[in-house]
Amino acid sequence: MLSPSRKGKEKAVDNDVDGFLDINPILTYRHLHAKNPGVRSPFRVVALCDSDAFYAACERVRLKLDPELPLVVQQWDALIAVSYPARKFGISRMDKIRDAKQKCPDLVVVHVATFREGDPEPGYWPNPNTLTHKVSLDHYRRESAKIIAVFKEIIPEAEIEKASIDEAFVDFSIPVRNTLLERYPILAEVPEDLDTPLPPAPAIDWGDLSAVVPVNPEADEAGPSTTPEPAPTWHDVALSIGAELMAKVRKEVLERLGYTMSAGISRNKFLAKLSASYKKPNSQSVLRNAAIPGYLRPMQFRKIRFLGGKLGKALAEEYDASTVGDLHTISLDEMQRKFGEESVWVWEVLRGIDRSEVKEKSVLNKSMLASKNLPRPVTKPSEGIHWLRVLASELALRLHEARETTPGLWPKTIVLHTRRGWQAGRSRQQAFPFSRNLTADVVSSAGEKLWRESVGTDATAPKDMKVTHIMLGFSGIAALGAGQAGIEGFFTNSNSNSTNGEPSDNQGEKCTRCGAQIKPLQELPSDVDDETREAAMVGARLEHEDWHFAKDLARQPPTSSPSPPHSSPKKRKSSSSSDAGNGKVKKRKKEPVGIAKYFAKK
Ligand code: DCP
Ligand code: MG
Repeated sequence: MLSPSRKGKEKAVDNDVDGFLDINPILTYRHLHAKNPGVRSPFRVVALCDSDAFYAACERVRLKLDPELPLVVQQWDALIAVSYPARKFGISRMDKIRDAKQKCPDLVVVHVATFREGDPEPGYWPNPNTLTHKVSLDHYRRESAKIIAVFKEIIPEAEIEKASIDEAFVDFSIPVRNTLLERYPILAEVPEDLDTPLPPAPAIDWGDLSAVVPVNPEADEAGPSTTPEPAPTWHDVALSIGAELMAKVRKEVLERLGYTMSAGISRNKFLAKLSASYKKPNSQSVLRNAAIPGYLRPMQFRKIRFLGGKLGKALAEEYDASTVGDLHTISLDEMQRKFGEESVWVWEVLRGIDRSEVKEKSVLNKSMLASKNLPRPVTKPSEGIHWLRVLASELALRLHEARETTPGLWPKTIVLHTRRGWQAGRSRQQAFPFSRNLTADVVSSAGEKLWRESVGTDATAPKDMKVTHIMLGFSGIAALGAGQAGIEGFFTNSNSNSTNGEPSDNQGEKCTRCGAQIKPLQELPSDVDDETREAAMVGARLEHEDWHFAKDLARQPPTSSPSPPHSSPKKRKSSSSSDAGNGKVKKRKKEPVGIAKYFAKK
């Protein structure tokens, strides 16, 4: 979503105190006919579509159950998804299974599928045990992929960004523009002066397709609306076309796959996401520009992503504020004086401004990770082999499945990551040996080699060893296509173990959380390709993430720590300044300044 890393020097749209002046721009032919309607186009139409009670819906469809049955999905003792009929009984994810059954004796409870050691596929067992089984989310991943495939088929011209297992952002700007020009030929007659304002927009019949957020929701709650509706703008017309397309996609997904979804449609990702929960389930909501101030003002700003943690607390204390509206009285200058230049992103987000792109993630450089938190820590290396086999089966299965759609996929690197209690984790990685048949055994034996290198053997490992988390993963997954210089060529550059080698300066990436430079675990040649670089970064990111993890645990309860800024709603992005493969935490040299200190752990 919003990226706080936006340059501090960048000027906000307007320095007026309330600052909502950009919500009613004069729309011209130039705006409409711009070759690439970019993130600053006033004609942008962005949606966020989120499946309703997703895992519960997947199980309902798999078991061919009546959609009205109350159903929950269980993972060990916890509820991870609650169908809307079950929510009517007051059941939420916070409930224990026993309490949920008390609230609704006819509740259908499905335990998520799990892997057992030795089985090639996950299954639904009567009594899965966290001490021996591992959760598998593959079924949900597959269903999620089917939904995205329908999106791509129905709206091929839209940009689609999968944001989590059950959410996708859609940028409708191009198909909407095409429809506008077709439906309103007057807009296609471009005058000599491109900066000529467009003629007045026609009235819009929203029908019952979408819930349209009112301009003054607080006043409307008190009684029948007394707020006069503003004249429609061409952007509103654009939103209504976006809403038609969204409704069409949702209908197709429901008819073909059986899933209902809820969507928010607005001018950017931040507002699309916020408005998606306006009305659920099986609904879509439109947030027009004119309704943005009224929608944002009463909102508790600490519920906004990135404002939930330290920064939100500091803002609340500094300005004795709790709602977004309270903070509208703070000028940009004042905020920047107190919180640094980069706080322009806070000032903007409070006014519904977000210029982050909707962008499909590349299918290349993919990694595939399988991990297990160990309720009973592994205290002897030999005890870990069981988990390596379970994780290897999962990876082998997932790679096989991925090869059904993209034949020839093969990972460049296999990575093992272990976490030991509160200590920083360790990563080892190596080139993944090519073999004709990809079996769980092949994956497992590569994983076991890394395991021996990382934790040792029963004879050599320290007696107080306590591994609490194991992750086995593939990185740099790519198709071994025609034109590839043979298998040998494919693997050059990636054939290195985790080392303490000093990488050259132009390598690595910045941690969005603390600003530290994350460097690959091994030195890379200067002409290295993107896939190899990505493969080398995976372990480094995981290590740095673990460094934050350990710090978080040591310094404060994790619940109160701020979310690091990142670009998609649910995904936890790994980030890192490598402790260079030796498992030791390095001291950072520099204290963060300005807004960064609210995202860093001291
Ligand atoms: N999920 C999970 N643990 C969580 C949150 C979610 O395992 N703490 C899983 C189960 C959900 C799925 O992710 O079904 C999607 O998450 P959502 O937050 O979108 O929740 P739902 O889709 O279940 O409900 P909603 O209709 O509110 O979107
Ligand atoms: Mg959902």
